[in-house]
Amino acid sequence: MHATHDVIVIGAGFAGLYMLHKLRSYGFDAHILERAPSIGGTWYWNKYPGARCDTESLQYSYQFSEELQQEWEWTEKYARQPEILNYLNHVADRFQLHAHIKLNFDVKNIIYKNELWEISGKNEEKFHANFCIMATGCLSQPLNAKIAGIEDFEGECYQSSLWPEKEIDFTKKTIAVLGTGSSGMQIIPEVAKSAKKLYVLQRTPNYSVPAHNRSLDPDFVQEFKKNYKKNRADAKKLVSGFLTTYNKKSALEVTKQELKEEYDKRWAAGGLAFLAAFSDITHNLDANKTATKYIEDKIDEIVKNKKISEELKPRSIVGCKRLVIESNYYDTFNKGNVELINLKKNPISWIKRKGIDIEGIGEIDIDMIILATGFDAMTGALNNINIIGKNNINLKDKWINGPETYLGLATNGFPNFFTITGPGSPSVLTNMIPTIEQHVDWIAGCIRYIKTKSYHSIEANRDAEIEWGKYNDKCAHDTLRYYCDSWYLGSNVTGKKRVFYPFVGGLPVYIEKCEKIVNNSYEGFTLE
Ligand code: NA7
Repeated sequence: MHATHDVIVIGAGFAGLYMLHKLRSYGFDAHILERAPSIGGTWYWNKYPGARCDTESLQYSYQFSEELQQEWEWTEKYARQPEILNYLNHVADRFQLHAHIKLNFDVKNIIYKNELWEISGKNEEKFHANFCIMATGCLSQPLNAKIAGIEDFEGECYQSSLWPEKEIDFTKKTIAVLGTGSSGMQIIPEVAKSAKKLYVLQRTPNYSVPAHNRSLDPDFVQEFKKNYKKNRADAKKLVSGFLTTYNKKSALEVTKQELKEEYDKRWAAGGLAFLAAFSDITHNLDANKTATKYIEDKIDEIVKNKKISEELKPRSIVGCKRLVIESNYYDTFNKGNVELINLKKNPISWIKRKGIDIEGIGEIDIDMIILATGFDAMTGALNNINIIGKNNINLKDKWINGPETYLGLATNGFPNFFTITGPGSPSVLTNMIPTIEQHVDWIAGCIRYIKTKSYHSIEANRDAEIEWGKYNDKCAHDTLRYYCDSWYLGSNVTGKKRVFYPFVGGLPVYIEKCEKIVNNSYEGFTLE
């Protein structure tokens, strides 16, 4: 049997790597178990063509080390997947993390036994630890799209979130892409460059604004880095944790001219800051309609074929699903080799050996299918592991009616067990990296407190998690995000409980609550 470790961390993405570093810097015996053959988490698996972050690289990076953030040179406004993976490898090298990471270890069971966590995979090997920390990511459990006949397809078939290492050649091929979320909208322009024919199989169109990606201007970088500390501190005071300008005006109180000028400015700048154009876009339907109209008019301007541009308009609530940041997506539909199929009007009947049978269209021959069909978000990776807490409670069973957590950090019945950016934390609604760092610092501080005060366990109280859940639910009802189908609500997964999974009350409120808990000797937790 292995020795008992202080901490086992599951997952070697952004969260796991910093957690490992932080715990080791406090002198704890900590190790990571990672199922992939490489570190990187999401940025290892999602290596599909066009994969790029939708958060600006100077902000989508660690701030725990001033030297690190000064020395690393991002090349583009939005970093591509290989660059982010290089960055994470640089971090692991720089802080000597590799020796404490076990790759290719697919955790299957995490069981609380004799006041220790026992962690095992497919074979006999077991790890024991006082603390177990889940750094398994929010968008890491690929959704297995159940499409009739797909197992009979004899051509090439790839999933964006499990993209193979080898180079995939699109030339001279007829290709179908399923899914028009962020992943699909990044893949489609890339595939269209060389495919003989590309069918975009769209079930629901999404709102998108331009990325206007570009090489970073060295003067801008120098200036940003000079003020890195202040920039980071300022970002933390904003609901999303992104440093950007929030307009305090309502979209409903400005003149038509002012409305247009603000949206023009945001469109020209590109990026998620479009949603900060007015104070009420995410909360007031009439305000939101001014933004949807603006984007839908832009689709009309870009896409030459009127019928196609109509099909590309979501006619929904912008920001309700994750706003997509696109590079040449709409323009791709002006290419002669690209055809849009609206699956709401013409659903897939069956995938055949060599093609796809579509209602109202018939069978189309296909060489390659690309599935960009999304994730079982927030809880998928956790529920995929058999996690058994005190009194034989299975986490999956406990969460059958939606996750119950205290701050997305811990859950009653599971002592010494933490989730980084778990359900009920701001996570995906904020800039993930600072949010991860805030969680890691909090968890590491908590473990250090437990050890120095000679406690042996900490567990979230049932009443504290119920209260937090109610508060999150109330905050969610106050936003427009609650009122359309999205993975935030779990509605992309058949049978998944419809609740709002991330905490929507904003980063400053959340940080304040976390700090208050510490200052009040971990109120809401039982320490033994
Ligand atoms: P998303 O945003 O969940 O998008 C998945 C897309 O796949 C979406 O358009 C779905 O349509 C579509 N989908 C899912 N299942 C099917 C089937 N069976 N048939 C046809 N179309 C289907 O995932 P992404 O990977 O693009 O992005 C996830 C996040 O990563 C993103 O929000 C960023 O935060 C980064 P639907 O809308 O369900 O009708």
